[in-house]
Amino acid sequence: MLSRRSFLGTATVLASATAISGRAQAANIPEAPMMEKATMQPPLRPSSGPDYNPVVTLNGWTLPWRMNGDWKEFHLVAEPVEREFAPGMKAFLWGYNGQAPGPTIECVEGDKVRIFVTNKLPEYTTVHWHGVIVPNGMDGVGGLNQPHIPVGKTFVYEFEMKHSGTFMYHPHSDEMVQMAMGMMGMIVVHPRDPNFRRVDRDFVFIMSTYLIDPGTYLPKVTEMTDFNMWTWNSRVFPGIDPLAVRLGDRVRVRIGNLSMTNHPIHLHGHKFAVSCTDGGWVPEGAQYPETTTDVPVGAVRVFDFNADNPGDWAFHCHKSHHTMNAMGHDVRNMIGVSRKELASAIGKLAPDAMVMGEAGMAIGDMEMAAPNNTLPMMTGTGQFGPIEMGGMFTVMKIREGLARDDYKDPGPYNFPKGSVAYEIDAPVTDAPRQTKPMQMKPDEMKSMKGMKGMKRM
Ligand SMILES: [Cu+2]
Repeated sequence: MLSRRSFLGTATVLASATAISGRAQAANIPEAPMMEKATMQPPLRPSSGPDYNPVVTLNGWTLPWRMNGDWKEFHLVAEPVEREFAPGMKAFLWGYNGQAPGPTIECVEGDKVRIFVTNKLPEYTTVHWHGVIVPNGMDGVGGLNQPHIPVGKTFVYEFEMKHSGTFMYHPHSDEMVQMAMGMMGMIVVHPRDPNFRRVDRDFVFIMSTYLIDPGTYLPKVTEMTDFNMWTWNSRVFPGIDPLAVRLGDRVRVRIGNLSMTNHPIHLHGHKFAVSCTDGGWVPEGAQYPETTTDVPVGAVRVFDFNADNPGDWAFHCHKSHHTMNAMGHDVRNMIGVSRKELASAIGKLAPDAMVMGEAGMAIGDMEMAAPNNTLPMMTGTGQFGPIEMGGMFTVMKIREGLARDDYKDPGPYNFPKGSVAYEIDAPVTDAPRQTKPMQMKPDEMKSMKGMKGMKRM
């Protein structure tokens, strides 16, 4: 739900030192829409200007704007927020307009945009428009391109969106802390030609990572590599929205990465091609088919494909530790090790103790004791049983006949009869094996070409 928090008459304005024209006055600051929900909001269709097919943001929303003359005006408020990662876990983050990540900023190639940024953080900040080609004084690097935005102040960024494409925004001010606290968002600039590579469904999300100790709420901002929350739009499975797609749709997925490592993103059941990066559109002749695309740190990858295969298709990061929630890393590999004696010895001392891991770590429906505000390491249930995933995992649900703006979860896939892998009632038998070492006579060695002379001895 949108709620509106008006800053009229209350905010003090400092126009950017490099504002190019039409400096904004305090009375002219647009309202800053706020978001209370962490669920996907419907696409924001343009009511004026060029036509385009708007994006939907996984577990997010698009920032409403207002027109002021020929300027499109947005208002971002940098502030502390509470973000639910999945039911059962919340984090205290920093973000924009009530959520982290911030809302998606959507506009059209050639738009003149004026973006007000109000700082309600306890320290200064800036906003950098990653990938957008802007005049130097609008680039948002604190100290280099502008003074940092002091606590309680509002700065204005004004520039033209010269190129269509997919970009990001994030602070360039105490960057390590502010990005580790979740401050980031996506920018989508639609082509002015509404038919340029038009798609029917257009999804967008940004990847970030956190280290939040079980039972606590605050990310450890000095962590460099060993994160335990691998998120899409600061959500983890099973809290990430499914991607509802109509069978036959042309689909685009736009992915930004402001985490500290790369993520190979994999879609089942289809092939796709990367059509756009944060540097612009990839020419069609340079595209090639893939099922996984690696999204480097500080980069955007966008892929397009035809949704021609109905079903519930897994869509996830292919680093298996990134489809897990919080877990200990000091677990020894005990596969194949019998610990029966150890178990009975421990059982005498601690009757509740459980020895596990001899056959793997599948835990199915098993409930393990955990502190409050902690998610299970592997979780989620499908129509056939436990899914045992977490982190960067969700499901693309391709169904016949969905309405244009219908993005709600269509429920589990109704498999056609006889189309699911099945068990047969048969005894396990040994496959025939070669029992003697293979021997060859010299004349057989000669005829090895083409393997014709090989005989089992
Ligand atoms: Cu990953």
